[in-house]
Amino acid sequence: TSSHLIPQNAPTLAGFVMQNTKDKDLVILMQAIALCCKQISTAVKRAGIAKLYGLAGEQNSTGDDQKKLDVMSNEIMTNALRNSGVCAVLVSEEDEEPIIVPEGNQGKYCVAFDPLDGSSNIDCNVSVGTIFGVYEKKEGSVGTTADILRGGDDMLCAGYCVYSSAVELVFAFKGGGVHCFCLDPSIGEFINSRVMKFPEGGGKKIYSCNEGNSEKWDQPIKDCVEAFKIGEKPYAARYTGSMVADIHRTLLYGGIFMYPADKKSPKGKLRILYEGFPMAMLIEQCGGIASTGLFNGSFQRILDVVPGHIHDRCPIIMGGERDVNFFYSFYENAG
Ligand code: AHM
Ligand code: MG
Repeated sequence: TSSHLIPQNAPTLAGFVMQNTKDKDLVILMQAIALCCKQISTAVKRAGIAKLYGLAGEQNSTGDDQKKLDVMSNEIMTNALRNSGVCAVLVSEEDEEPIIVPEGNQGKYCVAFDPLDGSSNIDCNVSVGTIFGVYEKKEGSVGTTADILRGGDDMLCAGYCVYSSAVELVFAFKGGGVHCFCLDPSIGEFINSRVMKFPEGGGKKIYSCNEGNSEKWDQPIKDCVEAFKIGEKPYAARYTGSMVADIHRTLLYGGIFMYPADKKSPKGKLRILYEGFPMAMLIEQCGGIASTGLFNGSFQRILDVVPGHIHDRCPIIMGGERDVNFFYSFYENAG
């Protein structure tokens, strides 16, 4: 039998969430997100067969509209969260405007998400992921953009799901540690598989960034990346182009992930609400540092940034203490 493959005492996601909160709405929300991740994972696996690669606007043989994987993932998330009865405001990378859930169906949560992050990897079957951050709307609010345009420390919960050789859902409740659930395809359940924590001492020496942009970086960033490559045991370069996969590896193995500001993009590339904040919360709760690097004249904690608009960006330098402090040292040296 295969029963020995299923750990007998590991809780399911639903069991774990129920044990760790008294808030029934949070249980409903996490179940809705987990269900979306299962649906997206199935869509990702079947994408080649269902002709979901890069084909929005075309029709299949039976005349149905074909939807691109990212469009479909967005519909899965927005429909599920809108209908969950526990959400008020939804911000998706795929939608220009926020979705305000109508009064009758409205609950207290505001969720920012990137339904399928890693757009350059979608069509070539390299890991992609879903990222989310959760807030509670302000007291008395009917649900507006102001409920979600807040500092990262106001997030109650954040996480991501990585669609890779295994599907893993990683999340944290504020202050509650970072937990990883692996989708067991034989029973369709997320099973608690490991606790995430930065490896002692900083872990593997890995740097992760799109070095093709280096020409436009500030000199200290260039110097830091050059320094990673010298010495007896230089750092390894690892960069998939999917933030979810690169952060997942960083949390498990150690190292540093960077998407810095550069001369052309003074705010960097990645979005605050559904890329920077959720990953910063997980990195910090695992014992790491999540910084903007030098941004508007100072080094800021990512979670202290307040987004000006829902799709606002900020530069990202995140990873273990050893490596982020090494990064900072190039600015001190630069005087
Ligand atoms: P996306 O939201 O369009 O997918 O862009 C976000 C992605 C991240 O997952 C990744 O870290 C980064 O963009 C990669 O960008 P680049 O191709 O410039 O290296
Ligand atoms: Mg994205």
